[in-house]
Amino acid sequence: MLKIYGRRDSSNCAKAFWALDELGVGYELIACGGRFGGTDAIDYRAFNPHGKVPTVVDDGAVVWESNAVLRYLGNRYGKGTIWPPDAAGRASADQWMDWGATAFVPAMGKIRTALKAEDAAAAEAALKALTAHAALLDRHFQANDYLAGPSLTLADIALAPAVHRWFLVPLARPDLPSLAAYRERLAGRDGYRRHVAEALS
Ligand SMILES: N[C@@H](CCC(=O)N[C@@H](CS)C(=O)NCC(=O)O)C(=O)O
Repeated sequence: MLKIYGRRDSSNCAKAFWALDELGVGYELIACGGRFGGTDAIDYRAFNPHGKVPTVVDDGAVVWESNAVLRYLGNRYGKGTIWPPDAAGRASADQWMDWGATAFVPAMGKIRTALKAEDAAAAEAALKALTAHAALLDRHFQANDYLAGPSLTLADIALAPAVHRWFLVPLARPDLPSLAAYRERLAGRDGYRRHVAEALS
């Protein structure tokens, strides 16, 4: 059975849990990271040199980096479902996954760090950058139901924790109705509710 090393309150693990549920793939969760520790253990570092979660071990394959995990799951279990079967469709999902990993998610990380440090000036600056990204998403959802077309793909799963957290930022934010409507669409799925909305703060 597929094994996943991680924890329920990790945004990067949440993506993998949701994808696994969406694909109907059963798994064994090995509690790891955060309060569970284990990521510094020599055995863990041997298969995940950067010592983060999640890591997936499946039939001889070892995969870390959450977006690589999503792509692995899509290629192995999901082509034609939440992972488009054609190169152009996959590229369309891929581009949002890369944009998320390099723009939207880091901007969310900056604001969370500033809020934790109670650094109001840094939080305001981070909010400005984050809002530009959120507004870009809002414009996209004025014309599209999902990131890579008319139905859910791994791209939506990859960005979902940051989308969820946008609505939790405790600062005055612009109204982005199309992004809010998209979040409602995601909330119609069990995996989003269980692994993202209910598990992540
Ligand atoms: N870019 C990596 C980031 C992984 C990462 O930072 N994971 C966090 C949890 S969200 C982690 O391992 N934190 C340390 C820990 O849980 O012990 C990915 O997407 O998988």
